[in-house]
Amino acid sequence: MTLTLPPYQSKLQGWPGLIEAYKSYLPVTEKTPVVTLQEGNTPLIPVPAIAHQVGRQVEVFVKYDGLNPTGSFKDRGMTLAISKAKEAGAKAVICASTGNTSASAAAYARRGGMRAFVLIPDGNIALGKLAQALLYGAQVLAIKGNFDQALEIVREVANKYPVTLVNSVNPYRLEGQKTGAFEIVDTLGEAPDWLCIPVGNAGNITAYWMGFCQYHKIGKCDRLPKMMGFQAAGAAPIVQGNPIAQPETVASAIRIGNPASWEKAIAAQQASQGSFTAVTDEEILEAYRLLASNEGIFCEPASAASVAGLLKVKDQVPTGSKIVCVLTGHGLKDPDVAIKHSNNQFKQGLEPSIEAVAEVMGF
Ligand code: AN7
Repeated sequence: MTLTLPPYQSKLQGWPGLIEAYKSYLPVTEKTPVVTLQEGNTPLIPVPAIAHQVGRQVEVFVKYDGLNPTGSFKDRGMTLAISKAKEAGAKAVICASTGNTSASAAAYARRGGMRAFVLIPDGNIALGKLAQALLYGAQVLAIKGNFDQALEIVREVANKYPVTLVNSVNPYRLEGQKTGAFEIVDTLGEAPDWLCIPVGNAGNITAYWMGFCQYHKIGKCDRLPKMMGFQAAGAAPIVQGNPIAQPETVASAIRIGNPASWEKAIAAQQASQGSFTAVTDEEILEAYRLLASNEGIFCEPASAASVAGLLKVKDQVPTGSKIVCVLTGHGLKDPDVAIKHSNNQFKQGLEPSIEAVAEVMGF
């Protein structure tokens, strides 16, 4: 069945999704069946309260990738990985996930008419992400182990059986994710001085670096940013220089002890003269609350690691520089952490009367 849209409607569709928008920079052809939810084109939002805390006349922006169709940056890589899997005739895909990859894989696989199998660490994924994977119709398998163990298993399964691996070891994932860097340069008209980014499996920092380098090579920007990667202190293998057998952090998305893209991330950090730094859970939660209550931006805890990290190393920021912090996932992904770690309270059990409400309001 072909669907023809009336002209006014196709105009209203606007942004076509990142594969269509950036196809000349991506490994697609006319024959690639594009599976899209019109992901990408996320806003780059100034955050003046954070800039004020850094001082030094800096400009700080957040790349709010939580506004993608499934609520995280994973959609950038998944639209391409699933389109290429479909092109190759795949009937099923598999991934290990701390939550966001599973939600994204499930949505795009189902949209592309494929089965999705997702392995998650039992008891350690945020509620919103589990809800998504279930409702999108994935087969959700919770293992009594952590993400690193789940990733080992799915790599083997994809080797042995006819199912396509869509973790970021699939090169199409990083190819899609590099478009985040394109969008930042397209919006700013140049590369930022610093890119601050949370690091878990280390795919996204690798992808952003690929994107900046590709744009630099073709003259879309005349400089490259320092890549500033931030890991949670209890899950900071790259900072510590060795794998962590039992990673722990409130930021469950980045509870990863043995990142798949470790070497590539180190290469990006070194080539850009950037750094890797650990931020504590308390620093992450402080930035998480600050973003929401001062800037009106609700991201998930792992995403706040980028802002926590910037505030931690603010003394190294050059005066007048432009800084972008990537907010990788939406705050609604993890309502439990929000309610548990908000400093705010709400009044319960009030009488349903004007007087009772007015009294509590202080009138
Ligand atoms: C919100 O979903 O690994 O360094 O399985 O969900 O590219 O791994 C998620 C990672 C940052 C880290 N912020 O990115 C998964 C998964 C959020 C995330 C990261 C993740 P990478």
